[in-house]
Amino acid sequence: MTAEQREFLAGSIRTNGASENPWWANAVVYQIYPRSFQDTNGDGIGDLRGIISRLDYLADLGVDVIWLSPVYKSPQNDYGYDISDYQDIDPMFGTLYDMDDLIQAVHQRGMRIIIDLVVNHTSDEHAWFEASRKGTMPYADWYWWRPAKEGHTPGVPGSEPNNWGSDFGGSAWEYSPERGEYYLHSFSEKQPDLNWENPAVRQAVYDMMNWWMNRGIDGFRMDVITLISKPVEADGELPDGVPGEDGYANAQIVMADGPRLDEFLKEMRQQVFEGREGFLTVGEAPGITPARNQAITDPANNELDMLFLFHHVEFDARGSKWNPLPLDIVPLKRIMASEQEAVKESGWASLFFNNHDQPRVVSRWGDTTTEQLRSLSAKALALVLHMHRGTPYIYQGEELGMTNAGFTAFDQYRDIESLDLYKLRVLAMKLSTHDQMLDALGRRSRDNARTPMQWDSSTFGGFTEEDAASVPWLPVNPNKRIINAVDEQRDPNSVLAFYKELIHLRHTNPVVSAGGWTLLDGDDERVYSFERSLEGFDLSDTTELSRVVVVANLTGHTAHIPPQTAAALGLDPVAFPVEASGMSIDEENLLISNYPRPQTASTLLTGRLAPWEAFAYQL
Ligand code: TEU
Ligand code: CA
Repeated sequence: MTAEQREFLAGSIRTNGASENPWWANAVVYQIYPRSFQDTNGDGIGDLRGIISRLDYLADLGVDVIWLSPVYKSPQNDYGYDISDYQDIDPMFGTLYDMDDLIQAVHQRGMRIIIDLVVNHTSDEHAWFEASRKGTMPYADWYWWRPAKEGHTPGVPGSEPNNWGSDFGGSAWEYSPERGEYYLHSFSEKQPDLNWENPAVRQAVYDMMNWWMNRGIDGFRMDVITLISKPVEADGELPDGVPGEDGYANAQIVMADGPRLDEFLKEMRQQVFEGREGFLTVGEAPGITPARNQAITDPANNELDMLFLFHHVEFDARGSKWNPLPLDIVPLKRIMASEQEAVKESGWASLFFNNHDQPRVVSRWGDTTTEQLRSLSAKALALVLHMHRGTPYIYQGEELGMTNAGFTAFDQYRDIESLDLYKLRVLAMKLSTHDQMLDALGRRSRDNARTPMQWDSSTFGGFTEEDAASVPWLPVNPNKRIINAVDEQRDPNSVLAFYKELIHLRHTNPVVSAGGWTLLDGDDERVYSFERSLEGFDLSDTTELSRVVVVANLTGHTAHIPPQTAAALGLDPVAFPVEASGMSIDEENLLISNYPRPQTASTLLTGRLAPWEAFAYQL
């Protein structure tokens, strides 16, 4: 396909006729959690100079955009998602000048960099909150302050203004004796929610965003941005929500997708991004349906370019994430299909299984019992994700097939969510036993994603020097002796090599970056398969192959190619083995496979998929 056709294709993604060619429609984004990426000054904590030292690795991987989790000044209560100065770098990570060097070094390699925007809340050590707590104007109502419930004694449990609960457990209201009122916090009490109803708050946020854009960054990942419009009533009332198993109404459910969200997002787009080019905005979107994702990401609505939805990383649990369930691919396929379906005409999808809040997908849904199964299942899951229509996000170490931490004792955990929810569920409310919660933490704690990046097989995995003054802030997984970048760069069959192939396909195959998406055999309990197609795109002179069929056996058992999938492959499901029908398989149309090509070619002939076998075949 010619470059012009590719250009046309990328543009045709926005079938609503939007003029711009969304550069990010065939881009791949790589998330860095700086604390755990690369330490260069021996304090056991990752830093900005460390990221700069690893940019050639990222350029070689082929990613287009880097998303940096927060490095701003912060007391680190929620590891940087509690910001006390939006326009300065926390000394543990470096300085603003290191940030300038990083931005420049990223751009020199033809990549872009977006940074984390955390403006649903600040740290309680931010100057704005310290003034607000004193009632000092104009900051008095920059946050959500409310008196104790009518007829209740302030500061006494049960006197909180309503039944909203924090995402980290307990009430979402903290009493401030200094002010004599309660303030709202969706997350920890050290993360007070900003009052977006106040135009001065919004203007301060936009000014800060423009300051960063003018400093050279290329956009933002917007932390829980769908919580910024609270369901406040005309009289200022914040009504109770439906209580969960802990007696509180979860803040994220109550606040998600509030009445003024679209208004605020349009205003932000106009105030910060109008007139700029080549930027990317992605919103973290708890509580957003596929239909609302389409509305918010439809370019005609001038809000955000894409969102992170949560349904596909919440369905495998009963009630809360602390009651985890094994993977059932049928609901997963249904959720992914509804999200793909909603944006097939306009709007866009992000594609992720991993981030700094989610357990490692190869441990969650793959099989790490042997090296071979870990590699096969990591590749199968990556192929399924990257072959969908949308923009894929790779979380640091995912490209190596890194696994969960494997912690066995409670005192190994560091994350506030894990620590607080253990105390709430085991000690306060007896919702889980110690052993049940330790098992749940081993499967779902956010610390599973935060062990240091495994660069090589040395003592600290190359994350920090062997003679470092301090050991890494979180232990390096001992499996770094076999799972690490150096060894995988030497191995053409490594998970890393497979991710490079997937990224190359995204960049070069318009069916993969632009083609429509159709689920096949949605009810099959072992096989996840779908078709990508350019049919219906106005590419009259295209003679190349215009369909790609993706097939993945997401179990450790053998499985059969199901009927709709066989038909899409041009195979007669009744005629397996196909050689009986004299049909031939064209190996060169096998775009990518996690087994040796001859094996997959024979799979196509017999219709029988090996454990975790996954491939994409172009027709
Ligand atoms: O996460 C928002 C969020 O919903 C998380 O609580 C996530 O869903 C949950 O932890 C999954 O178990 C964002 C950031 O990504 C997270 O790191 C912060 O802790 C949170 O917001 C507050 O800023
Ligand atoms: Ca450091």
